[in-house]
Amino acid sequence: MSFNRTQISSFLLTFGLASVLAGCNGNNTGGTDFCGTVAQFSKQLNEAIVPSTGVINSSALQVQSERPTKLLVRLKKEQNGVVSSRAVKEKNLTQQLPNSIELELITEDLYSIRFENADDAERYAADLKLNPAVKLVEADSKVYATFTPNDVMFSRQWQHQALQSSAAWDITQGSENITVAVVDTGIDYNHEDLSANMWKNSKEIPNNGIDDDGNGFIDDVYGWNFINNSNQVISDDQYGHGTHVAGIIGAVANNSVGGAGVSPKVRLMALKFLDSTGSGDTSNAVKGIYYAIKQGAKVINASWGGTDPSDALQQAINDARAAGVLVVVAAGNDGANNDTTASYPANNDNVFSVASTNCSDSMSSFSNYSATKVHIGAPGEQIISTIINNQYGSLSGTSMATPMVSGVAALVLAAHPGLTPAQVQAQIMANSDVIPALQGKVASNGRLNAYKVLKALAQAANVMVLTPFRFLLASL
Ligand SMILES: [Ca+2]
Ligand SMILES: [Ca+2]
Ligand SMILES: [Ca+2]
Repeated sequence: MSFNRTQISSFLLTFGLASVLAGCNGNNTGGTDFCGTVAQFSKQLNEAIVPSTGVINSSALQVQSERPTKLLVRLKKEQNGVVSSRAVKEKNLTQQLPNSIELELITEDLYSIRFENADDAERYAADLKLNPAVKLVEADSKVYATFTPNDVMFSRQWQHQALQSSAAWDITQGSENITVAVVDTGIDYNHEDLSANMWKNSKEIPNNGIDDDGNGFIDDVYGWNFINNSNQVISDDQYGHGTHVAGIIGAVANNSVGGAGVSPKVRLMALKFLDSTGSGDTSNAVKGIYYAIKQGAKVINASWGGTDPSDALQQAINDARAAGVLVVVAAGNDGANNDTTASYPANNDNVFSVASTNCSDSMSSFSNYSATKVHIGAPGEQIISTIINNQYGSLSGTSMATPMVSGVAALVLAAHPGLTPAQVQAQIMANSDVIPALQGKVASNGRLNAYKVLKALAQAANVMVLTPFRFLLASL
């Protein structure tokens, strides 16, 4: 069998980054809108971009602390020994406030009041404290899930709202026992937001010129470069496609810098077979898959594809599934129906194929789809992640949607290591958010949701634990 050099290429969109950041593409077709933070920060991001490279200068991005715009006000039960009716009390309260104010009764005598902005909230708080009918005034602050990481770009990574990542991370933040192999252009393993989560071959002594673990690869510490048969696996393409993909899966969370990966604890294996132009040989992709299987990866991320089917690639994917390794693949960026315009490995058997959605919960205009061959949608537009040389940038493509699913698979496997690839895939699909834009476009009709699948599995696990206990009680 011969392999065409241009047969496989990465699914990264190459249009200008500034326009990518200008706002959402496509219309909201009825799903939830996550564009708030994207729009809010788009100007800031545009200003921060270096146009020639499309790289965001992280120092230009300032954290905006959220000042409360709502107040909690508790009224006195009685004043001067007189108990007033609720209507009288409310009138007394609203007289002091702007006309169009929203007053929400929380519980008896306790109100939440929403102001136009934080300045107004502060000013009226001072006034209300002087009101003799008012017992207490305090800021109605936002309450966050237990784990909201401090990474400076976290709030701009809109995928975490769609995926409900913070809530998911209260269940699990992943595990260093779960390795995701990024079969791609390589990974910048020195990146400040990736290095702590890199997979390392513990049986290989670095740089001694000896294949210490006898796996056929000399000094393979972070993975392998199948293009030139070396251990040099740092991305050498313009944006660092594989580095961006790796950050989406597992950038280190809560380390102040950059953003957060979907699975903040994970091990990322760097397997390079795509060259600096983002294309590579099928034979090298196949070698990468077998390396991942042999070295114990549980998930393989394949953000690439081509138009020609390959028996060798299908066999490698079959072998991965038989070995308990989930292969997550990109649907493709042609805006095409994969039923009529085939894309591989998306159209192969035994893969988990991913379409792209945007912050309006619409399907991306560039995304391939198929009610049978594409399984789920995931955020793939305006995705901020790691770029080579300690930088960050926003990229779009099914290349970016695919690692979202790989990250959720890593979380699921961290919490439930006994699940098979087919079970992981089925659970993620069954517990996606069904959105109108994906009806009939992907097999699950849904967009990825990390929290939903982890919660469902946790509840199922509780039932399994409770069952023998009930049986014991019954037999007493
Ligand atoms: Ca070795
Ligand atoms: Ca060695
Ligand atoms: Ca980080």
